[in-house]
Amino acid sequence: MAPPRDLRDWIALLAREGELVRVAAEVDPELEITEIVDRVVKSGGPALLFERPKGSEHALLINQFGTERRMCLAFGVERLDDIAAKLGDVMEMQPPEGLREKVKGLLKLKSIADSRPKTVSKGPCQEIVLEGDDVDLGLLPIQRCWPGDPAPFITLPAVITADPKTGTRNVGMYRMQVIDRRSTYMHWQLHKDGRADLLAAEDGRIPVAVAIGLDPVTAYSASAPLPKHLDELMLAGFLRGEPVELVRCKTVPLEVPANAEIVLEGWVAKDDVGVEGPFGDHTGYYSHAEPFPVFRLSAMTMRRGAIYASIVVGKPPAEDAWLGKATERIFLPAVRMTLPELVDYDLPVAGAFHNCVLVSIRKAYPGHAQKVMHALWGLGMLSLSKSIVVLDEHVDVHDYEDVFFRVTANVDPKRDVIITEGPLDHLDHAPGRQFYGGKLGIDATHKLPEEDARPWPEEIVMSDEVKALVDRRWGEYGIRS
Ligand SMILES: [Mn+2]
Repeated sequence: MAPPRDLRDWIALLAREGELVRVAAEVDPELEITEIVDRVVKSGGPALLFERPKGSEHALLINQFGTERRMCLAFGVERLDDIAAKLGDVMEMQPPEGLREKVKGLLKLKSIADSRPKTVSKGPCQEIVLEGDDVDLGLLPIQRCWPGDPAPFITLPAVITADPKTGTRNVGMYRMQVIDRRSTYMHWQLHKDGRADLLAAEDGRIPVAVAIGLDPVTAYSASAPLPKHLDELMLAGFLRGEPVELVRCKTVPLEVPANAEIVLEGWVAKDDVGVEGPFGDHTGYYSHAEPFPVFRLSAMTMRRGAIYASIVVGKPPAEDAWLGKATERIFLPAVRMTLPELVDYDLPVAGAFHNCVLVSIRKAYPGHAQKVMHALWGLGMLSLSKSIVVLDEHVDVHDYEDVFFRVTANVDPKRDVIITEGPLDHLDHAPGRQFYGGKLGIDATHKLPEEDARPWPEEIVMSDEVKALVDRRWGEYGIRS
């Protein structure tokens, strides 16, 4: 099944699948929606379309990503690992040997080339164009999410910039605190690509376009931690199986997805900065107020009857859990490019993604677990991981009970725990200094003879014969369940 073409196609699919509730009652985007969504997310409930957000003519969609099933529906797959398989296929391309291999290789390359976004002359996102004094963020049902938030925040935007030197597009998901009708802050954290684009601007400012209300795969792609030189819209095109269509913006030299419900156009300048936050964030705490650049709008364009898309983050689990899980699954083949010995990994939702990585490896030599820890601490956004647990290949890293068993049973804290230092997530409130602090590595693998003097004991496992026997005879025992 092909992924949905735009937000409305997606809403129709959710409704057909029994995954959507339309809320007809008037509901306040100021805190009330958060409390409703928090309850629904934590009970695994449906996506919600608030048809009458208080103070706005626009409906608000939320919790579109809140379960594994909806995430799979969004991508048109049975399991999230199926997406990884598609990408892994491309990444593991070897130099072709025979003619048949060559043809297969060319087809794969073509599928990448065909994923590049394409420009079209007009799109629904510009059915309504507001410029100058007509621009008014107050038209949108933007949520104030938590009691300590100083203002409403746009939480599910695809923020589009271009590298001033190379022109390479970047799409990122950065929260945007509303300042007034025509400006917001732009929360470009230290390690983010959008910030790098601004810093590279010789004249001190860059154009910015923000797309809200996209098809779910393109919205997801904005959150994907791709290397700087890769265009997230190309990933979206590859995952959708058809290119993202773009239209030229009205007032800035950028392009935006034609199918967006709402587009904000404007500029960000290095010397135009204010104090943003605090904000109730995915860490479960309010991130401190800090200086961030201001985004000044030059235009706001919309589809007729535009639907505003939102998300609430907070103490995990929140709706972003499955955005993170999708990234974990989709990026597994990419991580394996650097670490072929990696069997699987898991970033527990309760670990807010950067706090903990569980990884299983095919251990082959003494110190292998430590090698893998250091490799992960040097790899893309995984470099910000605060703690890493390394397990043997037969351990299911998604079975936290079993992981806990290994960590307690196999670890000599004196021998198997590494404490080192490195860069930390911008939002991590625990270290004494922001951005930099301690890292914890735990080697929970079986130890090899070279790693310690005592022989490692054999693990208890029942023989396959006896298991098969008991399976066969189960009915005879008269044991219910
Ligand atoms: Mn990027």
